[in-house]
Amino acid sequence: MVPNPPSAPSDAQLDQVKEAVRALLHQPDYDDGSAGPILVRLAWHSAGTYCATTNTGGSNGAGMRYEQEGGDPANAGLQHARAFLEPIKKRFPWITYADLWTLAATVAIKEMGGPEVTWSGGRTDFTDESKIPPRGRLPDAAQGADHLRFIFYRMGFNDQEIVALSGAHNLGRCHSENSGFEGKWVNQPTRFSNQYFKLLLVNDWKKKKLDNGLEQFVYVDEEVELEDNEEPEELMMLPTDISLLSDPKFKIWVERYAEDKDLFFDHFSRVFAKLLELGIRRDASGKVVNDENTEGGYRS
Ligand code: DDH
Repeated sequence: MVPNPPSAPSDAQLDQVKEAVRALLHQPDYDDGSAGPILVRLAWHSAGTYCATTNTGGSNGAGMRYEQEGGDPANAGLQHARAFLEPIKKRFPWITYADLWTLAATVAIKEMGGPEVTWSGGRTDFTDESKIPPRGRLPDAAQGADHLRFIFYRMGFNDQEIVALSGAHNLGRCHSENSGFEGKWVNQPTRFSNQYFKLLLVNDWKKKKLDNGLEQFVYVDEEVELEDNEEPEELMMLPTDISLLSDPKFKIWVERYAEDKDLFFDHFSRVFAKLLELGIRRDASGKVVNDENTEGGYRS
């Protein structure tokens, strides 16, 4: 017999989960000292498989727990994010993975100095691989503006939203062992800001071929005074990031977000909330309409 689903968690229960996420963000031995950036990427990749035409993919299901999605080379490295959150799932078993992954990203964004992102719960977890979308739906960083439109229009985003979402590259870094690319976009990669857009515009980005054959763009600040033996700090941009400069419709938004941090925060918070809802069907009261082969979800 299928047990009745539990009733929706109270605000106090959700606050406990958020507090637990806050408590794990500080990770002195990991990357730049924070789990925040990779938690944001986990939520984005969980949702970014969405296809509006077929209404498949999206943030429901937490399909990355299965090899078919978790083992996709596009998701390399995200096992660290899932491992960071596993103790919280153990402590609060009533929350689904799909809800935990998306909620954790909103907590991380806020804690890193970013905007409040509206989040609603009720996602369910797949109980098998039948609903996992095909691989290849996430963006390829080696490509340009046409590819960005192809990928993000499929999810239902417009040009302004594509640029706002790309501002998440204020956070974190590339790791050669994950994507083949290397380095961070901004000097303070655990602080949410509009610095990514400013740097895109002001720096003279030079193409650099990596040993693995991939090309990225780099900038070295020659003005910075260095201690003896200190290497100059190189910042990077992916080819997809640079395409936001070369495409006039994207560039307008890069310029606006570079000069107006509040506007960027406002647009980012809306578009990230929209991203987290991709693939989620809710009834008029906001309750998720669940699919077969999933578990979790709440009684109204
Ligand atoms: Fe991204 N991203 N991303 N990204 N992303 C990488 C890292 C991070 C692309 C490629 C890469 C978004 C859009 C794009 C974050 C958030 C978001 C890496 C490096 C690559 C490559 C991974 C690694 O080596 O570990 C491309 C291409 C796009 C695009 O086409 C627009 C979006 C929309 C978001 C979002 O969150 C809204 C974050 C955060 C990271 C840093 C992760 C980390 O471990 O640090």
